[in-house]
Amino acid sequence: MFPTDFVWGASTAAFQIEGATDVDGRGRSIWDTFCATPGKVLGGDTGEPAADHYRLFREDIALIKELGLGNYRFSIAWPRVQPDGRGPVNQAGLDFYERLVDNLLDQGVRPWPTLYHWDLPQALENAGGWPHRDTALRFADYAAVVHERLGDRVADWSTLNEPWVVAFLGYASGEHAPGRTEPAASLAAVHHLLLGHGLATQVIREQAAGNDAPTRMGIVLNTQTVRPLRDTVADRDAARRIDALRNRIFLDPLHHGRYPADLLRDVAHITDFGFVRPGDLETIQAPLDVMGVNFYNPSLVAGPATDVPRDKRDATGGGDGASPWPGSEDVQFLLSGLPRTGQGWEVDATGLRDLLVRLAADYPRLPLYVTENGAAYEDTVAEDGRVHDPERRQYLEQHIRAAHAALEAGAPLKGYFVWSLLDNLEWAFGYSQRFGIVYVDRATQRRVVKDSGYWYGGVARTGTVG
Ligand code: IFM
Repeated sequence: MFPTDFVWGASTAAFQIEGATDVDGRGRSIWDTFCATPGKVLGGDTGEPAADHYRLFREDIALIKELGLGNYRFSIAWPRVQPDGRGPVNQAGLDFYERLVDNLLDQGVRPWPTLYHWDLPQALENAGGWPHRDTALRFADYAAVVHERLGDRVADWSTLNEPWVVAFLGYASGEHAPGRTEPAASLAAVHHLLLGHGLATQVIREQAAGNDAPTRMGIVLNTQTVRPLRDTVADRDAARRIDALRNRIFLDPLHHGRYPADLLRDVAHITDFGFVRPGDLETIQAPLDVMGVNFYNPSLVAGPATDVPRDKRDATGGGDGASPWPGSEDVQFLLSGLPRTGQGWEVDATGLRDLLVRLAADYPRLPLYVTENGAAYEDTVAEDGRVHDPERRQYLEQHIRAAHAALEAGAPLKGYFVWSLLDNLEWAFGYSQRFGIVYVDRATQRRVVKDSGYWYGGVARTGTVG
């Protein structure tokens, strides 16, 4: 049984569900450009029509309510609010999010907006993107604009979603927009994302102090449980490197105001971190009220391994099993032989329990929320008109039980959000992956609650995994 005040919700992100990329003055984002570049996104899929949520949001909120979920995590599209990422505010874009928030509140659903879930205005990328310091300052301006409009009604703010993905898949491996493969730039991006987070947190807190509204600030990280294959020096060192690059590169500046010394050594041949200016780390260390944790699967790694067979290498974790991240070039990502989701990700809920317990131990007292967790499988509407998805239900059940185990072990876990409310655009995988607890018919936009959605609604209503 979960505590009665445990938060249950569902998550989405603007570019993945909204569609309407060309209406009401929205500017172009790096994902519009990336989708339009041949070969970047599977099937040539684009942000149109996605789940047409811009038009159907009321219907979607009604579904959230019907399922008994009291919380909805969504993201705000920067290019709707500031089409060029700076300067004039597009009121029509802000109006949309105001309608969304008001409708959520009318239905008794608490809004949890994220200010940045990867859709950087293209104009800012043209000026250098996240590796360029000015982007952090522009992000804080944008955060101030959004908070000014919605701060009287929204208490729970996240600045960034998964800055690891933004920096390393966007600027190092190039699998994500803007598709750059510049290792040094990816590390500068990490710092400017964190700086943007700190500046946005500061400005929102200042504004909130003026209007007396309750405000809780957080950031969402896709922190990872990283396990070495064997208890050898090489494999333990591989795990240490990936832990530094995946977890501590964000957690240490946020919590301790410094980058990890071992990370700085690992990437010294790429950059000297000269982009860190006096005062930056104090800004980044601005106190957090909550931390969001997105978890899908743990990583199993080994050192430079001539003796790891090719079929044990995890092609979903980094190309041919080799890491694409700067400073970990020799690390091998491996498969442990567990069942996999439709997308090929291994299912191992013990990774979630271990992660939450570790975060609670290393960064104590900070309330934790699982802000994303879920799985993609090939869903179809059956003859009875329903979507039977026993594997997703099982995945969710195992992970919710693991979250409960972490809670019992003392982790200050306060809530769980499933990824995702709706089937949506899974970035470079296009529409090929269905993560929703609600099926979306791409041709008609009809929504069908999947069996896992009804099951999850029962968990949310009772606080018990039945
Ligand atoms: O779809 C993404 C989401 O945008 C960020 N976290 C991981 C999800 C599944 O890949």
